[in-house]
Amino acid sequence: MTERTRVRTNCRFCGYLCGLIAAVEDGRVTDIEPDPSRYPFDANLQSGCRRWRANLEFLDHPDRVNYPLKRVGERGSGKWRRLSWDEALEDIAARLQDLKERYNPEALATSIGGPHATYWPLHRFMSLFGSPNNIGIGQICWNPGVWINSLTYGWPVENELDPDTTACVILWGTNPAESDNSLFWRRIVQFSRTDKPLIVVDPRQTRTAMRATLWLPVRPGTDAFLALGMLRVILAEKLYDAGFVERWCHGFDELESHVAAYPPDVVAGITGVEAGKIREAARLYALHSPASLISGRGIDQLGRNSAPTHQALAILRAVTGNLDVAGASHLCEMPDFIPEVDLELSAALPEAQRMKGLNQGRLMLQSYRGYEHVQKHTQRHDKRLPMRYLTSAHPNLAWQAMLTGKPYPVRALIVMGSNPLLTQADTHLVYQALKSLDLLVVLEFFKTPTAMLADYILPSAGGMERPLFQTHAGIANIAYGGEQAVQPYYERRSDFDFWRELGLRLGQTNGWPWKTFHASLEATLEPSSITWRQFCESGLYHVPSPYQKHEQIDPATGIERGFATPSRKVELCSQTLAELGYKPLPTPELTPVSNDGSSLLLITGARKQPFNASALRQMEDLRAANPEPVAEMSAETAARLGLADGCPLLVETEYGEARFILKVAPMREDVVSVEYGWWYPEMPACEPDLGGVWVSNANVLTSANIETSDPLIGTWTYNGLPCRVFAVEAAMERTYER
Ligand SMILES: Nc1nc2c(c(=O)[nH]1)N[C@H]1C(S)=C(S)[C@@H](COP(=O)(O)OP(=O)(O)OC[C@H]3O[C@@H](n4cnc5c(=O)[nH]c(N)nc54)[C@H](O)[C@@H]3O)O[C@H]1N2
Ligand SMILES: Nc1nc2c(c(=O)[nH]1)N[C@H]1C(S)=C(S)[C@@H](COP(=O)(O)OP(=O)(O)OC[C@H]3O[C@@H](n4cnc5c(=O)[nH]c(N)nc54)[C@H](O)[C@@H]3O)O[C@H]1N2
Ligand code: SF4
Ligand SMILES: [Mo]
Repeated sequence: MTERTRVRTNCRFCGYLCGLIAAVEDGRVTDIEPDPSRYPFDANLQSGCRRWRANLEFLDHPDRVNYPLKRVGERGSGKWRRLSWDEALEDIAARLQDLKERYNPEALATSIGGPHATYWPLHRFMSLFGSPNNIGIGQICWNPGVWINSLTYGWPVENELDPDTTACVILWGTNPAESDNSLFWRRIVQFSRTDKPLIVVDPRQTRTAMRATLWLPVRPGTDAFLALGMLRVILAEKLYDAGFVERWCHGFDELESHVAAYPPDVVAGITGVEAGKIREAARLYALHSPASLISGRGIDQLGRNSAPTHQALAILRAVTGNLDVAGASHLCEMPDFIPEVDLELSAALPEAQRMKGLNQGRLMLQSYRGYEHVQKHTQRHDKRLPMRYLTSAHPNLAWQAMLTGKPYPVRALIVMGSNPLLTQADTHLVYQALKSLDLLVVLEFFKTPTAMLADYILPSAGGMERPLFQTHAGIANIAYGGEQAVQPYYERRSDFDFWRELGLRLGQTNGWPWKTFHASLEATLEPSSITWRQFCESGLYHVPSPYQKHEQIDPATGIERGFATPSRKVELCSQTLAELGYKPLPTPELTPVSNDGSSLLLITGARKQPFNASALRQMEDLRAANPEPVAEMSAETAARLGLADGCPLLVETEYGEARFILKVAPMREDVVSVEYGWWYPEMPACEPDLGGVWVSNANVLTSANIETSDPLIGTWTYNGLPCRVFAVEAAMERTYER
């Protein structure tokens, strides 16, 4: 007899994890619909999103990897043999044991990606195995803001946008019209319908910028100058919050003399934004309280200028009194549930192994020593940042170690929730490094170009096949998620199972007290006031943070709590940076600007619906509506270069070339912006094509060279790279020749 049930589950195609109801028959999902009784509590929001419907196709897509696979031919030959999970786990465990004996635990690295997977089991395994070397993308996603806000305010900040209370909004280097499907974009739309100022800082006139009262089309990479110019106006015109500055800010005099060097007229020449607009933006922001300043990847991907930009933005918030104030921002609180830093078992990684981290001695903040330096202060408020993500190895150092054996051999890599051949910089280098490995294991849903080079591909349970508990990496008291709809199809397994099973085979007997992923999530919630079952009913755990916490009296000392920084104040002039031997005030570098008109500045990776990074190119409906990779430039630029809308285009940088279709779009004149993450699942899944990885891959055009990365965090450059463009015959020819 057929068993039919309706199960409350979640969409898993972006961070909102919207509630869905799945119709399940005999263990298979037959239909899905939005569940407005659960987060985000609004069926309209979901019907406005194109992606959730793809969940059904995704669950049983013909390209899904359903069984463990082992390479039988040459690496990349596309020849595989099916094997059992036990056989695969035994093989991999034996090879890792051998690696540990021949080299050291640090010879194993892992690769993670964006926040679409649950990474703590991977970190837990690595802490117990003894390797400090996880490769991430944090240096260009999230970490610059988290690090800089932590050392300026003592903890990361969450910026708010409440159309009722917020009086002014600046969206800086973020385009939620494409990167956000749901609540946040809805709030921006609502806000833009009021008469309150909405300022957008972006070289492109995005759909977000079109809603702005003031659009600042900044030259890519020069944002820190713009922010310093605004600070100069605010200080010179005395528009700052003198009470807050006096009582709660450290280093105002130093800041005042520092920003004197950035008058709007000078800044206009560097940023390409008119001086009048710089003044207007500064005044609007300073004179409308509470004001919210929200930044995105646009400024996380500026190499050496990302940290100074974040620092200048952090200072803007503080001097205008927009810190820890309703409608502007709040400093987050630690979660009530078990934080990531504990789930990762960060404490279990021995000191000697920490000091072997590839970043040690190379990066001042993004390293175990940097972590300790900042932690010394955050600890005063009983707060601990997630350790593994904020210390993750600089990818360029990891690829180099694989290729050269220096500073020591890195011979094995386990890739989970990431596709480094598409999403890490310098695809040629990543390719060579992956090819050189003794062991490459990829946990995946699909045979991605990265997986095509693996020794083992292991089939992951995804979407509605596993429970979900998505947190802000343990820096805030918030989580989203819910129950799985079905048991994994075929032989897919949750990533947790892989790490646990591997760990147990390698002697991590006490490290995995929970037998299942489910049990681990129940345990994670135990210290909080609700159970897993209660959590699943709403899909949201959120304890709102109080405001102005710095003014609370600490019962232990009888004095105000202040900020968790060396001065116990907001550090406009950072003592932590000075102690690390870095400039204590934001000091950006001039980026290359072409004067002869032959070169443009390249943006690699402005997001576009409905794809996410390199994923979902297999989904039929989504792909039909977006068949080809696009490069955008202004009508003026296209006309100057004699290029017609719709023509195939070759984009070339000093690192490589890639093909796109030209789309004329409103933006600055000196800029070209290409989509990132493009490969062609319909092309052969073996060398030399590797799913078309060499054709239209934005990261063939980029580099994360450690020498040019930022010395604090290791941020490399995805935005503002000099490039040249040419019309070509066809967009889809293979261009790999190295
Ligand atoms: N040029 C350029 N490069 C960029 C960016 C840019 O703007 N420009 N953006 C960067 C940013 S912000 C990010 S976050 C990264 C994203 O980088 P990645 O995270 O590497 O990007 P995805 O393409 O989403 O790759 C995720 C892969 O993991 C698989 N996957 C998803 N969920 C799971 C899971 O739960 N378990 C397992 N085992 N696999 C899973 C998917 O099938 C997919 O193939 O890219 C970065 N790279
Ligand atoms: N559809 C879709 N949604 C996604 C993702 C996806 O891949 N696809 N990825 C998810 C991930 S991992 C992340 S991190 C978020 C990111 O979400 P966002 O932070 O909103 O990132 P983007 O949409 O790339 O927007 C960045 C904007 O910065 C602009 N920009 C480029 N260079 C500069 C510069 O030098 N200065 C300034 N001021 N702006 C600049 C670009 O033109 C672009 O409009 O999106 C998430 N949502
Ligand atoms: S907003 Fe995100 S989680 Fe919600 S339905 Fe759309 S893709 Fe899924
Ligand atoms: Mo990201």
